[in-house]
Amino acid sequence: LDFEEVSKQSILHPKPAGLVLHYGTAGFRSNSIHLDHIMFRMGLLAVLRSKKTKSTIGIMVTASHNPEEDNGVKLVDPMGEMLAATWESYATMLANAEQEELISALNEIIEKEGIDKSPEASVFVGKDTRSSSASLSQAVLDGVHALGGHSKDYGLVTTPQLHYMVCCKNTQGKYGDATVEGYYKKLCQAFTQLVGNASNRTDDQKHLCVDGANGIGALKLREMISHLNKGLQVTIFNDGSKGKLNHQCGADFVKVQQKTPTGIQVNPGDRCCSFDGDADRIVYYFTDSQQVFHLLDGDKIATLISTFLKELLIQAGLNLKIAVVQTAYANGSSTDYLENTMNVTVRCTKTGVKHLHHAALEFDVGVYFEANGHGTVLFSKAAEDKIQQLAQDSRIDDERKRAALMLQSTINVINQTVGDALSDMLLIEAILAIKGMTVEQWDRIYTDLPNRQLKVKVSDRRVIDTTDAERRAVSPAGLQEAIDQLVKTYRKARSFVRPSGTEDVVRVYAEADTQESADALAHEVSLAVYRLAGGVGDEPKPL
Ligand code: G16
Repeated sequence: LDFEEVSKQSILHPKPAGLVLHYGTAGFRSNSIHLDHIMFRMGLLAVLRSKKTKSTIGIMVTASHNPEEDNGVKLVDPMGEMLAATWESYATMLANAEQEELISALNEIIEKEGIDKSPEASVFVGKDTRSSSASLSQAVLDGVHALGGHSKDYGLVTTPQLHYMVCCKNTQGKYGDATVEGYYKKLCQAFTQLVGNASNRTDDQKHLCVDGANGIGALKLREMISHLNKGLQVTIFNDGSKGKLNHQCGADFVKVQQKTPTGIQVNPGDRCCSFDGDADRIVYYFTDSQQVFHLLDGDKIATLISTFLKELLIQAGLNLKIAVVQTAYANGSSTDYLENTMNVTVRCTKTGVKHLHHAALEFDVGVYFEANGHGTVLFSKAAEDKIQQLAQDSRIDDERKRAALMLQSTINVINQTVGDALSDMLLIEAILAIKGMTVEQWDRIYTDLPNRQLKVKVSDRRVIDTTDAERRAVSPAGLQEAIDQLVKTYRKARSFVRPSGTEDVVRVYAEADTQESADALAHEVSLAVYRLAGGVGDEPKPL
């Protein structure tokens, strides 16, 4: 390892003295002007991680749902999952080391992890469409090369596409071809097989309006369409040709504001979906004949997918344990429906797909979704083997065979490495087609409790510490008691607060029996946060 080269190069990617950044929910995220040194150093870290795991590691330059002026970095571990939690602290240490401490910080990681310096290191790099992403991904590559690593630059890709490439590479192609073309072929072939089980669909039924958030998802969806054999008719809005990334559009805007994005022209009943800025989240929605907006968020998606899979497992006669993993943001009605009507196991974890993914691994079939539309399905190796065997068994009856084949196609259409808007969209479209279900019917499976999400600015959001999968605040003193008192004054109410790991805010969630109550509770809890956790700026105003 040529530390002299690292020192020389790192001077070209200087750390602003005194700047401290923390590894957040999905890596580092901040205004892009603060990130050049972070990118270079994550390139260095990825080389060490690659040597440690003797595998290819991924680095995605993106700030996902954040505004255009932000950027960030997500690190991808060998099987396409998020960077192991134990390495997050190394990432923070490296990111915050002053210039002259950099080499000793690297040495510390090498020593603690007992890293053998001899294996070749390989890093895959991708970026989103932000204007800062080009120079920042160059900084990543500089870091990789400074420490003698090999790189492959995939250029503009969605985050889940990069996760997929890493997994393909490290499974020697068993998961698929490590090319964008290979990704489209695998997913689209599986989609075509799945919708082969649907009765003839009209053009209307095949039609979907997609809000691309003016980001990478729109570009990649356009590329993918040609592989779909007209199985889906897509109209893309907010494709980046004029609007600003994530501005008044995209999955986060639609979920939080509970309204249609700007830049999309739709008729009542049209099936619509929105991606986020790096296309790892998706939410569906429609407007009814009374112009009322209906959101089908990650919870509704999890319900649709898990119901479909449970039915197929029963039809196939497979005794596999299926579970749904959610976070505290999951609507109370969804949890109730899953547990009490569908009788599936439900787990609740902290926010961040890394936590949900981990929990989902404990089951044969683990469906995980955050309410914000970030999620996927994981099949254990044993479950995949059983499905595979059954699909090839010539002695079983047609119904079992058909179910086994559909399960097999579902495995292939889903991106098991991470939540993926393109892949989730294909699976949802296939399920609706097979079930002959409209978006209105899907929406009626259960009724969401009215809810509201707000953000509060405080001087240091780290003063808020939580427990019980973020459902209770343990600090600052008095905050949880205040929330408990407020919740008691409403019916069917629930509320929690937590510091965001992607934005400099505290998030507040509230649900109750009516929208007015949910709004009032969210506002009152915001005031409690403002007063007890060091609010800055104006006091939160009622909605
Ligand atoms: C990231 C994470 C998600 C998380 C979201 C919001 O999403 O991958 O798991 O739900 O941030 O996190 P927080 O509430 O901590 O800000 P994305 O799509 O922005 O990468």
